[in-house]
Amino acid sequence: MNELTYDRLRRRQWLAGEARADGVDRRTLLRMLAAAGVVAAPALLPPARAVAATAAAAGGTAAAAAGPVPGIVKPLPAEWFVPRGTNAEMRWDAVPGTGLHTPNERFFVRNHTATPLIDQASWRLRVHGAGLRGDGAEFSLADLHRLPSHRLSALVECAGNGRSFYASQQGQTVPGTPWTLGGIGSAEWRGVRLGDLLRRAGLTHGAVDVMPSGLDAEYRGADGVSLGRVRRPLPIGKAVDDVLVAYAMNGAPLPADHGAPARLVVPGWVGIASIKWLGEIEVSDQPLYSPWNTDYYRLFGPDHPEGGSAPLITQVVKSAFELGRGAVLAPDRVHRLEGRSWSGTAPVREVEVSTDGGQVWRRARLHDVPRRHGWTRWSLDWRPAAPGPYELLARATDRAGHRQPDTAVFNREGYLFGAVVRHPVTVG
Ligand SMILES: Nc1nc2c(c(=O)[nH]1)N[C@H]1C(S)=C(S)[C@@H](COP(=O)(O)O)O[C@H]1N2
Ligand SMILES: [Mo]
Repeated sequence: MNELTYDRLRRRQWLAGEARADGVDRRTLLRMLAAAGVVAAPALLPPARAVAATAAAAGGTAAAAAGPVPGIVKPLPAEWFVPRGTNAEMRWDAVPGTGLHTPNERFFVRNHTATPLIDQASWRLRVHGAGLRGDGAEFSLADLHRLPSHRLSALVECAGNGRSFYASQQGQTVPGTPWTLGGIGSAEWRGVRLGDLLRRAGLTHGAVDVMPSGLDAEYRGADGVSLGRVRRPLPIGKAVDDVLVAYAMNGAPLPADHGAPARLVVPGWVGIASIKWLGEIEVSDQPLYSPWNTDYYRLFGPDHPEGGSAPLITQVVKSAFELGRGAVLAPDRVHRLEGRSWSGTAPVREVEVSTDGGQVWRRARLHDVPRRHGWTRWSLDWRPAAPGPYELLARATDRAGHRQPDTAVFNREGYLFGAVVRHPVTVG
């Protein structure tokens, strides 16, 4: 079942009183149902809650000054990170030579509130709910370490990665953290398969949705109203497919900022699915909603269904140069332009680069065997004809046939900016 079909089914179930949506505004759900044609459009319903201000409060302040970010524990050297509200963006000019996996100390951080410091000895992961036989189970970190362990090389990328280009390339104002392209990182995660964990906890065929929630502070919207713990339901099919409960990252225990003692890693999906600081996982026999698959992480706007798209799932195709924006390159020599491309759907098939603002495209040389859930490194040698300003462009196509377009379709929150990014450099 695809996500759209699944979403429609859930909406009908909600209407029939068969779904739960704790903490979700009733009006939001009515609006969704109206959009799906399940109920008549309620003419007097106000538009979606003002997530704009909420998102801005959570990290849209874009402090230009370097320095610590409140709530992030690890050091954030200015040569590696750009602080953005409660978040830290990875700088692409610091990427060269870092390898396929992003070192933990350089990995971007996206926090709704603040990194909690959790006592690992007393920590327990509680798995419960009506989709399980009996009372469920509790796992200590030692329990997780005793279960069969698996490695997973996967990207974690924020759905808002690239958001600032809606404004800078398309003149469209969107709220929220103004990421350039550094809201992403790649790591080798190690942990227990979520499917294994759920089966040990007594998974039944009646399970429908799995709701992991974090132990960080409850998230408050702009109106000061708590939306509860950061949480987002996953359909059982994905949960038992390739999701990992990770306790290690690149061979080290999971760092505090990245979810210690354990987090989910949901390959290919928007970063919000990869809940950090896991505290509990509810396995439900009915569909679940949270603010993170209703008000947030859907596409709203004139080009999207009224009431919003289905919840965002997979990341779009993107490419980045391992260069600063506005980098200065020496004249009269050959430059090896390096970069990376990735897609949430399929391995990268091809990368084309233009050094003249998009008139002539050349194929880049791929340096990795493209694989799903990872990025593919590439390069192209370029000898600039003359000093002056240039615009570099990189455009990837994945094996499912998705090629990066010239413009991204606007959506109110500025998610999924997948268009070709124009990268200015100066030769001279
Ligand atoms: N509990 C919890 N999990 C969370 C978040 C959060 O704020 N709290 N942020 C989410 C978002 S929006 C993203 S993009 C990723 C970022 O993971 P990272 O900080 O390890 O890079 O974590 C996700 N998991
Ligand atoms: Mo995110």
